[in-house]
Amino acid sequence: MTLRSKNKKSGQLLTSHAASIIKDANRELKSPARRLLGQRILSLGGLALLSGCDLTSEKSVNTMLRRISFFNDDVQALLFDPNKMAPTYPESMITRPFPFNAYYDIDDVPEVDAGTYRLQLSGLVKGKRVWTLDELRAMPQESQITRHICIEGWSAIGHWGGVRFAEFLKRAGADLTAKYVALHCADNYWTSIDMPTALHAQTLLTLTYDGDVLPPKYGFPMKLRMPTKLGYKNPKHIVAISITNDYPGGYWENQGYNWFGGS
Ligand SMILES: Nc1nc2c(c(=O)[nH]1)N[C@H]1C(S)=C(S)[C@@H](COP(=O)(O)O)O[C@H]1N2
Ligand SMILES: [Mo]
Repeated sequence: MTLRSKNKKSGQLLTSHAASIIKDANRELKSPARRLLGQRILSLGGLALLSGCDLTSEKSVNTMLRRISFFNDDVQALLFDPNKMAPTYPESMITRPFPFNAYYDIDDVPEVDAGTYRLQLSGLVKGKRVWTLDELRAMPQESQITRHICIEGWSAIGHWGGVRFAEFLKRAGADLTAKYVALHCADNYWTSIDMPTALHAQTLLTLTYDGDVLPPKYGFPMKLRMPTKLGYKNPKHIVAISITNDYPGGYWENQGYNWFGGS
């Protein structure tokens, strides 16, 4: 694949090759970003998605390299701006059908019973520790049309609805000064996020997809939707949440994916 674009300043035609870009990226990267690049996202499209750059000019290639070389948890946490919103989109741009993804096939999606479902809270929480689906549905609901970016090299725009996670954490009496929120799922998947991300205005305790009850494949009965985070940080089928100061890791994070996982 060859990238061609006009350099505005010199008017010169620039040509660069994907292979050399990836070589440069590898040279610039520190682990774990380099490990991640080697393992999962060798495609240029994946790199472009991950960095949010369109790669139409040398400048945007450089921006991409710079962004990827910042794939370091501390730097990313510092760069995270709690007031910066991820882009939102019109209904006409929703990807249909929205892709399914998990560490298993669609036939193995867990079945969670709505009637017996209880969301368990543990750790640094002073208030209510067990929530039913009806109680979550009775809280103020919001919706968002945002882009989900998967590290495997695809992205899709979807429509999710539910309760602002910050509102839920406040009502539940969670310690909002704690470092981490860990999310445990019915399929034994888990991930964890930093408190500023948990409190971000677009972080949604999600109960619906496209106006209907969240279907099993997209995480029934509840998923956490964060447009500021990559796909693997958006856990489906959440059954337990813990508030903690001890680093909880995650299913993919423990296999070398970047913990901060910002999009
Ligand atoms: N419980 C659970 N949540 C999960 C996963 C999983 O395997 N199990 N996969 C993650 C990944 S890598 C992606 S890209 C998204 C896919 O969500 P979707 O099926 O709604 O597209 O779910 C994320 N959350
Ligand atoms: Mo993903």
